[in-house]
Amino acid sequence: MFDSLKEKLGSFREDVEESAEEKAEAEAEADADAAEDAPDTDSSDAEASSSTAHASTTDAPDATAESADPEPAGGDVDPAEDADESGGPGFAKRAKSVATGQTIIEEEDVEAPLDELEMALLQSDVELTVVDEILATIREETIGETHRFTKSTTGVVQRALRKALVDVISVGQFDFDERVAAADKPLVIIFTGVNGVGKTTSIAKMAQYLEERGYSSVLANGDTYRAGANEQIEEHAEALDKKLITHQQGGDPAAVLYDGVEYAEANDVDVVLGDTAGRLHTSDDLMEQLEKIDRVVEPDMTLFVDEAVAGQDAVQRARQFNDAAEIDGTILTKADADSQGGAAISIAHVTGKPILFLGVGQGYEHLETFEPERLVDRLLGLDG
Ligand SMILES: Nc1nc2c(ncn2[C@@H]2O[C@H](COP(=O)(O)OP(=O)(O)OP(=O)(O)O)[C@@H](O)[C@H]2O)c(=O)[nH]1
Ligand SMILES: [Mg+2]
Repeated sequence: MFDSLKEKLGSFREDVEESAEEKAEAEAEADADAAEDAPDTDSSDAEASSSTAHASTTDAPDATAESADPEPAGGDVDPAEDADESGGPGFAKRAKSVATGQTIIEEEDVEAPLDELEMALLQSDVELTVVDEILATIREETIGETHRFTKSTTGVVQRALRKALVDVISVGQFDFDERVAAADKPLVIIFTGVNGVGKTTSIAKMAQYLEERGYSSVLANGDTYRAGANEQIEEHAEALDKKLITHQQGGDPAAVLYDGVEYAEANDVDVVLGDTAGRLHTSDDLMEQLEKIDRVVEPDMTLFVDEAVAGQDAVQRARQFNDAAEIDGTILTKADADSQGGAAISIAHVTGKPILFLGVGQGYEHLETFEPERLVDRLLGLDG
């Protein structure tokens, strides 16, 4: 799942490690050079040179004052000046970094890898504002961080990357099961989204998911628009042994869903799962219809369904559906197909509503609770 993004995140880590390693090597060399110079210049030598200096000053008057004095004195002073330079603050800092085995990540160490990461995220269909947020967090978490040379660079970068991703992905996250448990029954859940993304299939999966947790459900087919919609959902209802409420094609979707709620109330059913026709987020009429459903049925939850493979399009649609009839969360389907992962990373941040489930196949069992940390660990290869 999201293999190419996983690869790109891996190479970002390697890039930072590489540049940190180069830096560490350069510093180690500088330290080695300094260390070579150092013995001539530190305390014992300093004493030696001061004693020679002393000797030369005392000797100077009687000995070869004219010729030898200025020259050898200059010769003695030069190395002493060198010693002052390499023994100055820069040297002290490097010496300390050698002694403690630590170095500091600077902006220049991460800038080039971050540029690469930015490209990679955009190519993976991560939304622009989400990319900015991720990069800002990584900068915040890495630059100025002291770390023990290359070994722990991985740790620092890994932690920063993980935090940056978890932060944007887990926006608005809530526990779906807890919300279902706490809700007054019947709980009404409406599924919206564009054509063919997996709304009806997700409803069927959800009916099974709820049954496994001890909740009864009734399906109500608010897709009165598409020919064959009743027959399709009926197959699922039969396979799952669930009651299905339908009206004729062309009927009012809000009325079907309303009937679903009445049925649930009369029969002590826990959850109403309401399907709707696929609609374009740009079609005003159909979006108005969604608003009407909202008013008439007053759903407890509206779940936006889209497919992971739609990338940026899914992100924009999520935004527009949320504007038209406020969504509570997203089901991202077809995560089993090869997709870029941008939608999974961006939707929560863009809508302020969490992704709650991933569709990971066509079977009823292929509905996976979305766990941001688990996804991020998967992307970073930390899932063992
Ligand atoms: N691989 C895969 N296929 C899926 C998944 N979810 C749905 N599908 C398939 O996607 C196709 C469309 O699914 P539907 O449930 O009919 O989609 P819909 O949104 O109800 O479509 P409309 O009612 O026409 O708008 C079907 O072939 C499903 O089997 C998933 O998570 N993974
Ligand atoms: Mg459908």
